[in-house]
Formats: sequence, structure tokens, C-alpha cells
Amino acid sequence: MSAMRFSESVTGTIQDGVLVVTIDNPPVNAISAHVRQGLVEALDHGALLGLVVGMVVTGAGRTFVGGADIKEFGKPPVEPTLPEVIERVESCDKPIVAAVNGAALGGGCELALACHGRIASDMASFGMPEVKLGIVPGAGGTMRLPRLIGTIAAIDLIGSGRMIKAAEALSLGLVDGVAADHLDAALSLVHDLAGEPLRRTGLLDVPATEQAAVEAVAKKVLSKSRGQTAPAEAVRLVKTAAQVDLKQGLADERATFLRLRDSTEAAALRHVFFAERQAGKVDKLDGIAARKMETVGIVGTGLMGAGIAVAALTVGYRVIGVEQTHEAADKGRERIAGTLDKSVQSGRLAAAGRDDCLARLAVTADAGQLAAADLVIEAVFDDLTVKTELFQRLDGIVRPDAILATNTSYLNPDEIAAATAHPERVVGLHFFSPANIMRLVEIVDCKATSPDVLASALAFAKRLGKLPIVCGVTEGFIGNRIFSAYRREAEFMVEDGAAPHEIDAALEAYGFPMGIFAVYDMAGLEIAWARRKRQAATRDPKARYVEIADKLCEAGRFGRKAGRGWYDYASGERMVVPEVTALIEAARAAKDIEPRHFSAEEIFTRLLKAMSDEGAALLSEGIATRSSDIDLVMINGYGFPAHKGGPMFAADDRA
Ligand code: 3H9
Repeated sequence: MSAMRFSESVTGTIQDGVLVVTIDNPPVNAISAHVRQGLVEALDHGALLGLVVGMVVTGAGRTFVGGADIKEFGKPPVEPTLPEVIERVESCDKPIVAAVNGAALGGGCELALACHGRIASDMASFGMPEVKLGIVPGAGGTMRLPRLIGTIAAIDLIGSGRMIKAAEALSLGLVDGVAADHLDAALSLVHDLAGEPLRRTGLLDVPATEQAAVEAVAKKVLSKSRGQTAPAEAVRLVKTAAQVDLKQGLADERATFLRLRDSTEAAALRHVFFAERQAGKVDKLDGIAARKMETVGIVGTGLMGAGIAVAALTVGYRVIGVEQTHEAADKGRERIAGTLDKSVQSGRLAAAGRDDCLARLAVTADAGQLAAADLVIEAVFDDLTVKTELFQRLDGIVRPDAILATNTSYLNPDEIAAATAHPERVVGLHFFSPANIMRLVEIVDCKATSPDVLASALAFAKRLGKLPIVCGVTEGFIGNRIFSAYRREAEFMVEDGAAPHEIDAALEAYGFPMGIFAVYDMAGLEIAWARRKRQAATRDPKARYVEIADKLCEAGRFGRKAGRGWYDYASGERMVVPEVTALIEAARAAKDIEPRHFSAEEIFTRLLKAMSDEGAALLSEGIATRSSDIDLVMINGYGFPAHKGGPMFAADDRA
């Protein structure tokens, strides 16, 4: 029988007496209005057709259904709503089976839950990522999932928003089977179910569970969602599924969903979602192909170099690490192997993957081996002479088509590039430490970088699974430049009367995992001190300069590693100590500053303004392409809470 069209994105065919309904709404089969309308048409059609014994719902392409259409949020609602469609599916007299071909997320998972059976392909995955968008499931997920897989597993999945693969879905009872030939398996399940009483998920009893175990999983899930509303609401709803009837539970869920959907938290997280998809898109690179790269050279196998090596090995690159001596090379190899071990322990890497990674690794004192590399990244001491000399040496070693990348944090990569014979092949790849874990990479488009080198650097970062943000050359690039402005403002406030712990408390109350002075202590104060000393001669003598951090360093208070910095750490906890308070008071007295009180609101408002003003300057100078890129840098590199959307979004929101 020829294909039937139920709407612009829902079609049907009859196979083996079953109406196979396919959702085809690229790129991710989101349940937009025309998908919902098409599904209702299909349901009407299937119910009417006497020869049809039941239905299969599946998705075209790689995805089953990527969820509700996020682009519709904030727009006037269009009938039918997803809960209405799902209610129609569940109450249908004929069996409906979901043939889950790919990701079934959010509303897609809810659609599958309402079907009378679920068959997953090997490629299928499931998840309720709504909390990551600041909302709760809004089409029955919090009520149906616990009925199917129990309260504990449902709290874990809905509260965390994590995705699971088909095998885990099977073991949880979320699907009835996993089959390479999922469509055939779904068709035969429809025939098995035909004429039998249908198992309607919403009508099942929630399996009894011990309260203590429920509370334990809830606590674990919520410990990771500091300051956010949606996870707590999601957990609350899942818990009530066992206590109230379906209708009441669904009404509570829907009301909560609608309330959260219109919240600032949800708007911020949607902003982050779309910002991530925009990041790394560079207009001038349209049509420019990335070079093929398989072998990565890394000069310097300290903490940063080893982290980059692990990130590259894990995704299949061959890595050549280079050190100055055999001894250092042996240590570098050990460091990389140790980092791989930690990846195995934490579950980021399968045990078998470790040996495979090591088989693709060479660490040597012979820089000549870099002749085999497609890309060489330097991760040596952040000193201009060291880096320019290295790049000049590399000029004579690497192939003419090899790319040279500098991982400098503060130096000018244009100056490093200018020292080479081919500045067009130099690019900045600013990783954040630990580089195997942190997602953010600033890709620095230098004055002479050729477009295909930039495209290749982007492709490399994406293959590593990183979040690449392209920026121009400026001291500290996007992140460290904003961080400097924000630290400067924090130090001004300390000099004017705020205590470091008050500033940290204001930041932590806002959602930062750690305040700026605690971060400063964690990173160590000596590198920034050395930089300030280098810059002393060129500093504008009229510009305000706060000496407190210098005084801390002079007193040997280099931060956490030294056991003391802005705080003391003798007990393991950070502690405010009189020595630092006295040092701050002396600095104020030296400038005749009468200290005044700062409220938490004033502290945060000033810090946010410092960040967003610097961000605006970066945009006007053309260093950053879009303000959402700045938000992503601050969220992924500096602890700005994602649910506040980043400094540019938050400043706009407050304006
Ligand atoms: C929900 O379901 C609420 C319900 O409980 C209740 C409702 C009543 N909508 O990520 P990609 C776009 S909330 C609209 O690069 P991948 C995306 O912007 C939803 N657009 O692909 C991008 O566009 P562009 C719960 C969407 O293959 C393009 O698709 N669901 C949506 O790497 C490709 O995206 C989620 O939270 C959407 N739902 O990954 C799932 N999803 O090309 C969110 C994507 O213009 N989505 N787009 O830049 C994902 O996690 C990933 O996109 C997915 C594919 C894993 C599906």
C-alpha cells in the first residue's frame, strides 16, 4: 500500500496488517505542532481502518523523538497539546508499540511510555533531560516512568536528566526488548498484543519501595543541583506518583511544567542549550574543509600536556609526547598512564580502552619524531622566549602541512606565530585544566591563521568532545580577560570594606560552586604574582592597584597548596584568619580608606557588571563573536552557574 501522509512530518504505511507511523521532522524529530497533529490524524485513521490490528510508532533518521520542540516554548500554545496526544495513544483500543530507532528524549520518551509496548534498536537511547532545561517532564513522564521502572530508578533518571542506552533501559524494564531488527520485532509484538487486554502504563500500580531508599536516591540526585528549582520539583512529582491517582498527579505535573517553563531559570538554560549549538559556527569557514588529522604531537607532558594527550588518545588519535630528557619522557608517559587509570576508575573510559590508548602513545626525548605529526600542540612553560624558540625549532622538524598550536593562557600568540616561517599554520588552542575533563577550549584565530587551519582546529576540538569557542587575540582571551576584570572588582571591594569571605559567600549564594578568593587559593597565587611583577614597569601609575594579593604572596600565603592564602586550610576546611584580616586592614589604612559595608546584593551586582562590561568590550573589539559565546566560556571555565545563563544573559535579564 502506498504511503499515507497525516501531516507534513508524519507518514504511515501498512505493513503486515499494522499501521506503521513514522515521525520525520528533521533534525531531531521534535514533537512540533504538525507532528502532534499528524499523530492524532494517524490515530484516527488507525482506529477507523478495520484491517489494521494495531500501530507501530517510529522515527525517521537517527533519532526516535528528541522531545518537545524547544523552539515552541514561549510561543502561544497550538492544539493538540502533547499530553492530549499521549492520552489518546495510551487509551487506544488497538495495541500501539514504539519502535525506538534512536534517542527517545523528554516528550519522545513520554510518547514511548504511553505505548502498550516498546522495542528498542541497538542504537536507541532514553532520557528525560527536562531538568537540564529548567523544567520537569510535562506529558506524564513523572507519573508513568515510576509506574514502569519503580520510584528509585525514575528519580535517578528524571532528577539527573541522564541518558541511558538500550541495554540499561532493558534491564530497568523501560523497554520490552532490544532487537537489531527493531521494526520487525515491534510488528510482531503488535500481533502478540492484539486481542489481549492492553497494559496501559498509566494504570499500573507504582511498585512498593522502601521510603529510606527513595530518600537516599533523592538526596544523591539533588546534591548535584545546587540552587536549581527543576530537579527538586521533578523529584517531588515522582515521589507523589505512588501517593495520588493518575489524574491528580498529571494535573500537578502539568501545572508545574507550565510554571517552570516560563521561569528565568528555564529561559537561561534554553539560552545555554542553543548557545552550545551555535558555538564554533564561524561564517567565514563556510565551505572550508578541515585537514585530515590522525597524529597529534604534544610538547610538554606536565599536567596540561598529559590531560590533552589523554583527551586525544581517548577519541582515537595517535599521540607523540615530547620532553627534553629521557627521564622527563618516562615521567610524562607515567603521568599519561596514571591519568588514563583515573579515567577507567571514574568510568569515563572502559578498562580495555586503556591498553588501546597506550598502544597509540609514544613519549620521547627525540623531537625529530614530531615529523610524523599532523598537529603539534605546545604545552610548555608560559614564557614568550621559551615558546617562540620552540616554534622556530619545530619549523625545521614538522611537515609543511602540519599545524602548530599554542596552549598559552596569557601570551600573545601573534608574537609566537610571527617568529615562525609559516605564521598561517599557527593557531591557539587554549585548554582548561584538567584538559581531559574540562569541556571548554578557546580556539584563538590569530592574525595570520589560515581558514583551513582554523577549521581543522575546530574539527579537532569537536572530535575531542570539547566545547570550542573561537576568539581573537587579546591578553587572556575571553575567559581570563573577564576573570581579570572580575577579580579586579572583587579586590577593589575588599579594599573598600568587603571581606573576602563575604564576597565568596555572595557568589556561592548566587550559584557559583566556589567564590573567587577560594578559587584564587585553589589555583595558587604565585603565577599571577609573577605576571604582575613582569607588568609592573608598564602599568599605568594612575590606575588603581590593590596590593593585598602581593602582600599575601610576600608572606608566603600562596594558596591552598601552601596551606594558606586568602584563607587558612590547616583543618582541611577554609578558615578566615586574623593574619589576613590584619593585612587587609593595613592595606586600607595605607590608602586612608574608611571601610564600609557591602550587602550581598551590591557585591554580586558589581561583580556581574564587571563581567558583562568586559564582555561587551570583547564584543565591540571583535574578540568574541557573540555574547552567548562569552556566557559559555564563563559557565564552562569559571563556574558561572548555567541556570543563570552566563554573565551576558544575566546582566540583560536584570536590565
Ligand atoms: C520536553 O520534551 C518537554 C516535555 O516533557 C513536555 C512537553 C509538553 N527542539 O544537539 P544537536 C535542534 S523538553 C527543538 O546539534 P545531536 C538543535 O537546536 C525537550 N530543536 O544534534 C540543533 O539545531 P541547529 C526534551 C531541537 O545529534 C539541531 O536540532 N529534550 C531540539 O548532537 C541538532 O541538535 C531535550 O532536551 C528540540 N527538542 O544531538 C533533548 N533538540 O542545527 C534536546 C535539538 O539549528 N536535544 N534541536 O543548531 C538533544 O539533547 C540533542 O539535540 C539530541 C541530538 C541528542 C537529540
